[in-house]
Amino acid sequence: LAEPINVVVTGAAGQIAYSLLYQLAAGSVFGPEQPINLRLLDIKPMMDVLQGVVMELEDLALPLLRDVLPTADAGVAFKDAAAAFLVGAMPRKQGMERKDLLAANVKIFKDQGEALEKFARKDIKVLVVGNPANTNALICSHYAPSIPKENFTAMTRLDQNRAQAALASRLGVQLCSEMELTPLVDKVKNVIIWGNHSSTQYPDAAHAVADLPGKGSVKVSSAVNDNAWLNGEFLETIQKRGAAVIAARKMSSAMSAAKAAGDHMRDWWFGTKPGQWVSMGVVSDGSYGIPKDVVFSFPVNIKDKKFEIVQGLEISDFARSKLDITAKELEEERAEAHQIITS
Ligand code: NAX
Repeated sequence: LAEPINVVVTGAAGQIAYSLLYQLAAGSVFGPEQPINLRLLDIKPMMDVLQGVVMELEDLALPLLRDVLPTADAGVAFKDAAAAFLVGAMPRKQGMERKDLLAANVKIFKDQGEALEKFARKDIKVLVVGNPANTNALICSHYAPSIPKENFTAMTRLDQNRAQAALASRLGVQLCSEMELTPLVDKVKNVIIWGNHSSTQYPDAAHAVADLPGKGSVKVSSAVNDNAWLNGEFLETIQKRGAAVIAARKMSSAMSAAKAAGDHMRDWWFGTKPGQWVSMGVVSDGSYGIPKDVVFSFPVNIKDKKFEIVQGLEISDFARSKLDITAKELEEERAEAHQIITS
């Protein structure tokens, strides 16, 4: 077995962490050969709750899990960290404006960026889950200048998983029912989430393919053959899925969010499969005419723990208009964050 690595989870007493921690301890993210030390960060008032989480982690009796450290001190949590899931954030409360939410989170992610700068490994992989995830990741990276900006990403994998599941379900109804086959969600690949993890995101099935029994690899858009659905109901369902889960569960997505965070980090760690890409919020390099220096979700290929934005995809006029809307929102968030920092 390898030497243990330090893995940080912030918001460790919260509901996403509760599902995520098991995946980490069980080896489903960093692999069955990689022991881990968990560093659990939350705010002081949550320390008793966090102690209960620590007890449960002990009781898992999982051999890959070594040292578990609960703390309210970011400096302690990030010491020599090799990977971090920044899940903890200030939630939006009733009557709170986006600006208020951003102000609270700018402070959190500035402090955590500074702690990362001082204490973490320079090759740390940081995944920001806490909302507004894209802009939080940008702020965090800004305050950790000695860590490459490619090491900061924001999670749109839950949106990708939702889109993939919705397409598989639609294809299953259309194509598999006569063959009495259950549609397999993993047969759908290369659906893209562009932009912000917010309702302006653009779930794009134009480049998605599906391996269908007896039919081989087919373009999802041809198989669905219904542009009105792809550009209408499908898109809106994915954009509003988070709100739909809250309306039903009275709490936000947690199990699926934790699974997506694990998927994101595992692909970053081990790479993507040949011919498959995944969506991640990364600092824009200007690809596809997106303004630089916003954290924008792009399709990426990953090899040797490094991602590359997939180039050369055809962007239709419809897609262009959607990309511009979500890019504009991210520029506005960045301007608001800048104003908060400088005021
Ligand atoms: P919970 O409210 O259950 O847990 C959040 C935890 O973070 C709490 O224990 C809280 O004490 C802690 N926390 C607050 N400030 C902190 C700080 N400065 N340092 C460390 N910990 C701190 O929320 P949960 O459902 O787990 O969601 C966490 C975040 O994920 C939220 O911001 C939520 O909006 C975001 N989400 C992001 C998603 C994405 O796809 N990017 C999807 C799911 C989720 O909505």
